[in-house]
Amino acid sequence: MTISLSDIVNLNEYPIHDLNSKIYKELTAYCKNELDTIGCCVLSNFVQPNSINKMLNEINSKRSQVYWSDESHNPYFTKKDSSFPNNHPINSFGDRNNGYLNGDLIPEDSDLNILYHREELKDLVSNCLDIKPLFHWADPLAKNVYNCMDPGNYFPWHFDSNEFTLSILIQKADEGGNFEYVPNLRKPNDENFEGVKRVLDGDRENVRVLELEVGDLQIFKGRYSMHRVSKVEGKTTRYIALPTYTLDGWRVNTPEHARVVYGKVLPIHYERNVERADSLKD
Ligand SMILES: O=C(O)CCC(=O)C(=O)O
Ligand SMILES: [Fe+2]
Repeated sequence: MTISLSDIVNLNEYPIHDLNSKIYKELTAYCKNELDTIGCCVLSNFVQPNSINKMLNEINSKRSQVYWSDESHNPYFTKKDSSFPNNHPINSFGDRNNGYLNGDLIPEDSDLNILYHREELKDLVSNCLDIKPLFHWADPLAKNVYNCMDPGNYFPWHFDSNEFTLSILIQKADEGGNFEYVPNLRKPNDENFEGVKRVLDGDRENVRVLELEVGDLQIFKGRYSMHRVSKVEGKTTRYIALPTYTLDGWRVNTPEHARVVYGKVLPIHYERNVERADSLKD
């Protein structure tokens, strides 16, 4: 059975196939303004409820293949560095517990993969960010995953290695499991360690909290906006899909990052382990 875009996306509200329509232009202008001012945008009820159910069934049927980790890491997923003081962000480690159903385990014909590979979605993200060209992340593990957080799990402050991430909430926690972020905390060639340290020390001044609902689509700049997921409370596991985009269609995670977060290192992680063009950590 062929799956059409309208089976997955609420095209009535979000006609992402109709790039010349007035509503498309209004939508992308709205998103661009949100991304410029508050570093992210949320499109409510973007994914059809039936498609969300299929994604949830997919996760449940593959739960035994989820890579669960219980690790400690700094915001950059790098190692401790004794050339920096102990209280420097590079030496500030937080405990993370979560699981990923990695990208290489999600079938080609999954609704999530079909959506991710549709040009309409990439065009939407590209138009909302006003960035061209934009690439699917070349990292086979990280490019498009389900993040799984059981009750009690917490995902500490960090920056992503890829520039832009979408998130689609598949199952909401009873409580907690909120996405928190600080818009544009660092930028290319400027780590802003002082600002990062203030947030790690508990300063909430620029922290924004998003309570997403199932089916919502969020676009955020994870390489520049430090973010975390607050502790999941209650009895229900939080599941969220994370399709990703980059400015560079070649680069992948470092071997260290792949091992710590996704549980394995592939040859491509060694082959493409080069300095970042933006000089930012990881
Ligand atoms: O689960 C989320 O909302 C975000 C997870 C995240 O930041 C990540 O996987 O890098
Ligand atoms: Fe992240």
